[in-house]
Amino acid sequence: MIISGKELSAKLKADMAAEVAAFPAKYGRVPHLAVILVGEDPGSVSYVTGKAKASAEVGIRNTTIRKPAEITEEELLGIIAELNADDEVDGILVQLPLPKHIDEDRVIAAIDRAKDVDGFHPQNVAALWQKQPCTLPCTPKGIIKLLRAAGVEIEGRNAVVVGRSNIVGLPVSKLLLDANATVTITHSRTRDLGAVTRGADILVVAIGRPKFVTADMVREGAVVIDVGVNRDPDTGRLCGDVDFAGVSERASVITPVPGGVGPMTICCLMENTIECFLRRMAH
Ligand code: L34
Repeated sequence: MIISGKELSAKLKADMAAEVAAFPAKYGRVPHLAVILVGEDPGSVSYVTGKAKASAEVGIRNTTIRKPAEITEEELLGIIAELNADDEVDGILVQLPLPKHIDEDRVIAAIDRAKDVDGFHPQNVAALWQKQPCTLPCTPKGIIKLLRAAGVEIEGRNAVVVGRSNIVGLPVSKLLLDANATVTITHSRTRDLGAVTRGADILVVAIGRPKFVTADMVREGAVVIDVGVNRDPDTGRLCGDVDFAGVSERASVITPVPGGVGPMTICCLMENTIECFLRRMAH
């Protein structure tokens, strides 16, 4: 079975659009998401464009601020301070990665925690690991929604996560743990990775290398979630971290690239923006 993140996200976005349509009458306005894009990385440009398009579909106001790669850290922090102070901005997202001369951690920490729709702010990260209410990071949240929608049982299963990034690997591991999976986190230094991944009932791959996971690394009947968005060096087309042709022969459930996790990330961003808006309206 191929789980379509594109289809699931379309359904969830339609539900959100119906919810947001009632907001002007109730709250006097719609949620407002501000996205900051620094530089012109083609991937980032495409993802930020996708976020603006999804905002329009859901009825969320989107302001995308594009700045050249040469912007100084101080200038960027100045923009964030303005957005923090703007009462009509509910969500702030700084698209990553940032150019090397900018301290990403400092920028993320500068965002008002209540407007942190990515769930990357240190206080949100701490809250996640302490099981306190928090904004969940979009990609991990989307992955859990995909697993639930596909009817995959998580409790008691062996989940192996390949990759340990702050954006995906670590938080998705925590969410799987909270859903009572037995979680193993692997990475570039893991010895005999194949032996570990072959033990996975649920395999989540977020390593950022085209077709890194091959059929021999996957147990027959496993559930495979492919988080990678890469260019296939041979064909130039988009491909995941998983060799789809080979692995789909062994997996019971697999996500495609494109059309799998990516659209769910954007869908969860819309959900987080609505959550931040509603929390702000309640105050
Ligand atoms: N701050 N930075 C911040 N927040 C995020 O949540 C992200 N991420 C990751 C990179 N940097 C970030 C994204 O938005 C990855 N990511 C993301 C978002 C959307 C898609 C992929 C990655 C996506 O929509 N992928 C499409 C294909 C898009 C294309 O054609 O280029 C898909 O179907 O997979």
